[in-house]
Amino acid sequence: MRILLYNPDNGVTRNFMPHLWMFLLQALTPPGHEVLLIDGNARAMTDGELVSFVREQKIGLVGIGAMTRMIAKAYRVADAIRAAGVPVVMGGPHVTEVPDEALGRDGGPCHTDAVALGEADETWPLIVADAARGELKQIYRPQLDKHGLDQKPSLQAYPLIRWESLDLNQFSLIPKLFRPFMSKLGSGWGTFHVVPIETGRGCPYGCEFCTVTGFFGDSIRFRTNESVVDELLRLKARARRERGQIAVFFIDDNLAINIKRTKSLLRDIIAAGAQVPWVAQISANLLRDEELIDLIAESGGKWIFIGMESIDPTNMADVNKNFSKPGEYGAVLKRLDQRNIYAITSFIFGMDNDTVGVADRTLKEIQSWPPGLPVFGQLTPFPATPLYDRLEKAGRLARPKHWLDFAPFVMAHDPLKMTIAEARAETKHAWTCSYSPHQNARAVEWLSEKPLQYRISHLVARLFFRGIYFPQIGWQAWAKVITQNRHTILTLAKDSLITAWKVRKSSRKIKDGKRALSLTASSPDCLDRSSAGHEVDNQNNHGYHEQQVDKAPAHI
Ligand code: B12
Ligand code: SF4
Repeated sequence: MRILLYNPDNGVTRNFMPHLWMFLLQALTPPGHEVLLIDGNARAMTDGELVSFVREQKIGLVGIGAMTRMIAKAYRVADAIRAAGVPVVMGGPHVTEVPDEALGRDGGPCHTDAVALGEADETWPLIVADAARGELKQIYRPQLDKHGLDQKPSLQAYPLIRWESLDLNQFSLIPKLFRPFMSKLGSGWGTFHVVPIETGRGCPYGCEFCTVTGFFGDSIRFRTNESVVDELLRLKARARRERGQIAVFFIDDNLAINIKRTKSLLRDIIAAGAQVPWVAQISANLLRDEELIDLIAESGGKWIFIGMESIDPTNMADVNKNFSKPGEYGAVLKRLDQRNIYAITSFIFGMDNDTVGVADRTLKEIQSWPPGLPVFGQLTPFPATPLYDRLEKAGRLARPKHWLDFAPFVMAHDPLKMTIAEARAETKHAWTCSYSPHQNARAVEWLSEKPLQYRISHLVARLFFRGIYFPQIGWQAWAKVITQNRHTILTLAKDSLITAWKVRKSSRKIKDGKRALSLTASSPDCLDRSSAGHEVDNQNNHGYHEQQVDKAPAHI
């Protein structure tokens, strides 16, 4: 049987990274079946195009996974595929939380033949076998443990995702047109993939707005260090072979949830030479440990995503996240900055203690920290979260099924001390100020003492992150943003040229020095020779930085 796994895009922004669930289920598919992957973020297709694809490729089963935010689109696509006579199974957080909606058992239309509830690692092979026999059941759920709870798959025997040979073409972030030219740059930029890797699942913290503790459970399961290191080594080898670049997003909800284990993993990565540039989510309270941060830097860590949520401790207590202390955010970021690690700082507006002006108050605080990539969202009641239940009981849900008429940046409930419209305006203000050409220039200027590669990568990351809020898909949007930021871009271009010129000059000096050394090898003038040698050393030091610059930014 041929199986298509499909993840819809959200229609607003484009993910920079494919979804892990597809690769995982592909790896867990029993032999004898072929699995094709389409991520709507990378390969945008209309419903009609998808249906034609399914027909042409003779697909026998379509698996669709979606977060709440994309579920309306997922239902629409599922309806179209089922209308063409091909069975659909849906999985992921949203259908796990409200399975009756997908199955049409809440009075609404039925969108799917089957749902896979919770973690599907163990149910997927059964689903495939049943579908191949034409005996798909409506609901697949993990076996229950003795407490009547879902048995969570152990990650000790983790499936082998064949990163080294998978077709990742649709996921490269380098536009096709530039690939031949880019592959000749430095160590090669012909492809650039950001690859999701999990090293563990589960989070015990139970923040009120989050679905993770409910979905994955509060006990944490880890993969072995060996399997993670092996995955990194295979990715690294692929990048080298393709003359491309690979960066990894460790998608664990909190990579440092068990600091001892995290340190052991990072040490093993370093010992195996498996470093690639990586990003991970770590909560601020776990970033106090200097040794951990040293290891993060040495193992390739470049950006840390920190769910800061609010600078107001009352808000943090309201959402059960007061283990994260706004008072220490600045110190955490400085600690990271000392190792050239930067943070994606995530904030939520519309919390119960937020009032008009929350954006400016937050921006003021952010400006006192080393530069990072701030992102701003709004408090959203996802189904089956404690937040959803609390707001529902209090009659505060303005749009109880907000996902069915998804409206970006429009809250689904009334915040206590401001209106929905005010929360939206605050969010817009925060994004506008954070990614203005002036702020971008300021961030790059702040880093003026750092090697050029950090300044370049910071600016590139800023231009991309801006696109999470401001539509930035297509050439025109990019041309506009490049024009707006031309001063900063030109400054960096000028610095790059100067640096390149210095490298050339110093390498010429090294060559001359070597020639002089060989000419004077038999001469008694040792003094001259040692000073030439000294100069060579200096140049080498300098040359090392330049070599990295030459490679273009190694960060995402
Ligand atoms: C990585 C990640 C992202 C990435 C993007 C996703 C990507 N490309 O991987 C980034 C950082 C961009 C991101 C952004 C957002 N994210 Co996010 N993200 C995650 C994270 C941390 C990991 C996802 C993952 O790969 N998990 C590991 C895999 C193995 O688990 P899984 O996807 O659930 O898949 C398993 C099962 O669900 C099932 N399954 C899944 N799909 C399917 C399909 C079929 C057919 C079957 C049979 C089974 C199946 O099988 C898998 C194996 O067991 C999760 C939290 C988490 N731990 O899952 C949040 C999470 C998915 N994100 C969430 C949210 C809310 C967001 C944002 C809306 C945040 C925001 N305010 O902007 C944005 C929206 C992005 C968008 N495109 O619109 C929520 C979703 C909640 C919900 N009910 O929808 C989660 C659960 C976190 C949370 N705090 O609750 N996210
Ligand atoms: S927000 Fe982060 S720390 Fe809180 S429960 Fe979710 S995953 Fe855990």
